[in-house]
Amino acid sequence: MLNRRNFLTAAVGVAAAGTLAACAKEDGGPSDSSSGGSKAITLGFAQVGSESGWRTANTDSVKSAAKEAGIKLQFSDAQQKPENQISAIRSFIAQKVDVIAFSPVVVKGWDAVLNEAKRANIPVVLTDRSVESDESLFVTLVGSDFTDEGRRAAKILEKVLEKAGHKGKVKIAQLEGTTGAAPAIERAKGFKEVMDAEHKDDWEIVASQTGDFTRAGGKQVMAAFLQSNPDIDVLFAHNDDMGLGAIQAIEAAGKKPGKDILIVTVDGVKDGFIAMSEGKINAIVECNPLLGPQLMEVVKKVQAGETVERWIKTKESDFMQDQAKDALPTRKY
Ligand code: GZL
Repeated sequence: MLNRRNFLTAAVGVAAAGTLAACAKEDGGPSDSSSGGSKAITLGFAQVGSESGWRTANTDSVKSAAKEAGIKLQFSDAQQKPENQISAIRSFIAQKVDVIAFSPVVVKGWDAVLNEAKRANIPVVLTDRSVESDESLFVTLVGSDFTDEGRRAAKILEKVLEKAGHKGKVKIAQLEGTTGAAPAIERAKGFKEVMDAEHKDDWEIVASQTGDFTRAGGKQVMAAFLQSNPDIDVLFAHNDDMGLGAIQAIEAAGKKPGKDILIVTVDGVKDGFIAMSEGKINAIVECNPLLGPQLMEVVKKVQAGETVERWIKTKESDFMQDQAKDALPTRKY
């Protein structure tokens, strides 16, 4: 996975990819509208699925930005199955698209199909999630720093606990994202970094399990958590949707979400902000899904054989409960 440390070593990848893109044009590959060529760029995009409000907003952003940019989009929905993404990438290769982009469901298992794209001289752009692969196999990652989101979640939890007047030990339940997915791995890692450094003696994760980034998963797992840990003080959910599902389980157990159990989530979708304005979520760490315009800009540069930054990060903020009402009217997703 990309991190600051390997930023420089990956520079080679950019040159290779730039060459790849140039080859695509030299071997009679389709020219693109941005270089005055007659044919529009064709982009093959393999999406994770439609598991959350975040994903829906991300898909809408990619589709509308492609239309805006005059880029022909071949879109596939993998229904959260990596094997479906691999098949989609193979079909994009067979169709000889100009560029392939995808948001890998999980970090492992991509080297073979990415090597096939490389051999076909088709550059690959990662969006949203990264992979544990040979970094010369993709040109760039357009997406957030999930480890930092985990750190931010722990830091904003400190403010939530202070505001709630919580004293002493803190028993935390964690709803993890999809097992093996970069945001799940890295958000947990970032949160634990802060815990280990600053809360070794007072915070404890008493339960942690995947809810697969879905509301149903969050509700089911939270209900089980409450059975075995009735004295949970805090829920850290790796996305709003699992947090919203957990709220249903907390209320079914006769407890008040946002009061009896303090809740911090990641994403910042509209339903998350509504729950926060109702006092049921205490803080949200934003993870911006509106990556479409940045992706299309990168696609045009890569197709034109230009080199691009190895990691194009999205800008995002954090929100406490008392900011929710004012922020809601201007939320874009
Ligand atoms: C994060 C993205 C995650 C969101 C979830 O960039 O991959 O996947 O946090 C979504 O809502 O399911």
